Amino acid sequence: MLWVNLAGLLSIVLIVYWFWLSRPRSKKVTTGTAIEILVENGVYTPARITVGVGHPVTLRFIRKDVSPCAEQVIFHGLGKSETLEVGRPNEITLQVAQAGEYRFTCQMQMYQGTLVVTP
Ligand SMILES: [Cu+2]
Repeated sequence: MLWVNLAGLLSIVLIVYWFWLSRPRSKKVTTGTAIEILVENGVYTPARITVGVGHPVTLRFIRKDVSPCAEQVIFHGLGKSETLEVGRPNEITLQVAQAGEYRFTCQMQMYQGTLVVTP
Protein backbone atom coordinates (compact mmCIF):
# COMPACT_ATOMS: atom_id res chain seq x y z
CA MET A 1 0.00 0.00 0.00
CA LEU A 2 2.80 2.35 0.91
CA TRP A 3 4.58 1.53 -2.34
CA VAL A 4 1.47 2.27 -4.33
CA ASN A 5 1.22 5.67 -2.67
CA LEU A 6 4.89 6.38 -3.27
CA ALA A 7 4.61 5.40 -6.92
CA GLY A 8 1.59 7.66 -7.31
CA LEU A 9 3.38 10.51 -5.62
CA LEU A 10 6.45 10.00 -7.79
CA SER A 11 4.41 10.10 -10.98
CA ILE A 12 2.75 13.33 -9.84
CA VAL A 13 6.16 14.85 -9.16
CA LEU A 14 7.35 13.75 -12.60
CA ILE A 15 4.29 15.21 -14.31
CA VAL A 16 4.68 18.52 -12.47
CA TYR A 17 8.39 18.54 -13.29
CA TRP A 18 7.73 17.86 -16.95
CA PHE A 19 4.97 20.44 -17.17
CA TRP A 20 6.72 23.29 -15.39
CA LEU A 21 10.41 22.80 -15.98
CA SER A 22 11.17 20.83 -19.11
CA ARG A 23 10.11 23.41 -21.61
CA PRO A 24 11.72 23.68 -25.02
CA ARG A 25 14.64 26.05 -24.99
CA SER A 26 14.84 27.05 -28.63
CA LYS A 27 15.86 30.54 -29.62
CA LYS A 28 15.96 32.70 -32.68
CA VAL A 29 17.76 35.89 -33.61
CA THR A 30 16.25 38.24 -36.13
CA THR A 31 16.56 41.69 -37.56
CA GLY A 32 13.09 42.84 -38.42
CA THR A 33 11.40 39.75 -39.84
CA ALA A 34 8.45 38.10 -38.16
CA ILE A 35 9.03 35.22 -35.78
CA GLU A 36 6.34 32.59 -35.71
CA ILE A 37 5.39 31.28 -32.27
CA LEU A 38 3.19 28.24 -31.94
CA VAL A 39 0.76 28.27 -29.01
CA GLU A 40 -0.05 24.65 -28.33
CA ASN A 41 -0.17 22.05 -25.51
CA GLY A 42 0.80 24.54 -22.80
CA VAL A 43 3.98 25.73 -24.47
CA TYR A 44 5.12 28.52 -26.72
CA THR A 45 7.41 27.21 -29.46
CA PRO A 46 9.94 28.73 -29.56
CA ALA A 47 9.75 29.85 -25.95
CA ARG A 48 12.94 31.88 -25.99
CA ILE A 49 13.46 34.64 -28.52
CA THR A 50 16.48 36.85 -28.84
CA VAL A 51 16.34 40.27 -30.45
CA GLY A 52 18.69 43.23 -30.62
CA VAL A 53 17.92 46.30 -28.52
CA GLY A 54 16.08 48.99 -30.46
CA HIS A 55 15.25 46.66 -33.35
CA PRO A 56 11.58 46.32 -34.16
CA VAL A 57 10.50 42.69 -34.08
CA THR A 58 7.20 41.18 -35.10
CA LEU A 59 5.99 38.12 -33.24
CA ARG A 60 3.38 36.12 -35.10
CA PHE A 61 1.45 33.97 -32.66
CA ILE A 62 -0.28 30.93 -34.14
CA ARG A 63 -2.77 29.76 -31.54
CA LYS A 64 -3.72 26.10 -31.86
CA ASP A 65 -4.93 25.74 -28.26
CA VAL A 66 -8.63 26.61 -28.09
CA SER A 67 -8.76 26.59 -24.28
CA PRO A 68 -9.30 30.00 -22.63
CA CYS A 69 -5.93 29.56 -20.95
CA ALA A 70 -4.15 30.40 -24.20
CA GLU A 71 -6.23 33.37 -25.26
CA GLN A 72 -4.04 36.17 -23.99
CA VAL A 73 -0.35 36.88 -24.19
CA ILE A 74 1.09 39.40 -21.75
CA PHE A 75 4.53 40.94 -22.09
CA HIS A 76 5.68 41.62 -18.54
CA GLY A 77 7.64 44.84 -18.09
CA LEU A 78 6.68 46.11 -21.53
CA GLY A 79 3.09 47.08 -20.82
CA LYS A 80 1.84 45.11 -23.78
CA SER A 81 -0.76 42.39 -24.11
CA GLU A 82 -2.76 40.89 -26.91
CA THR A 83 -5.78 38.64 -27.32
CA LEU A 84 -4.93 35.73 -29.58
CA GLU A 85 -7.51 34.49 -32.05
CA VAL A 86 -7.65 30.87 -33.14
CA GLY A 87 -7.45 30.30 -36.89
CA ARG A 88 -5.53 33.39 -37.91
CA PRO A 89 -2.03 34.72 -37.25
CA ASN A 90 -1.82 37.29 -34.44
CA GLU A 91 0.98 39.75 -35.00
CA ILE A 92 2.52 41.89 -32.30
CA THR A 93 5.31 44.32 -33.07
CA LEU A 94 7.68 45.24 -30.30
CA GLN A 95 10.64 47.56 -30.13
CA VAL A 96 12.45 47.38 -26.83
CA ALA A 97 14.74 50.24 -25.86
CA GLN A 98 16.35 48.56 -22.88
CA ALA A 99 18.36 45.35 -22.92
CA GLY A 100 17.25 42.59 -20.58
CA GLU A 101 15.01 39.58 -20.28
CA TYR A 102 11.27 40.07 -20.53
CA ARG A 103 8.83 37.29 -19.76
CA PHE A 104 5.73 36.74 -21.80
CA THR A 105 2.95 34.51 -20.50
CA CYS A 106 -0.71 33.78 -20.79
CA GLN A 107 -2.97 35.43 -18.22
CA MET A 108 -2.62 32.45 -15.86
CA GLN A 109 1.11 32.14 -16.48
CA MET A 110 0.80 28.54 -17.65
CA TYR A 111 2.32 29.42 -20.99
CA GLN A 112 5.78 30.89 -20.44
CA GLY A 113 8.24 32.52 -22.76
CA THR A 114 11.20 34.86 -22.58
CA LEU A 115 12.14 37.71 -24.85
CA VAL A 116 15.87 38.29 -24.57
CA VAL A 117 16.91 41.77 -25.66
CA THR A 118 20.62 41.99 -26.28
CA PRO A 119 22.66 45.22 -26.46
CU1 LIG B 1 -3.14 30.20 -19.31
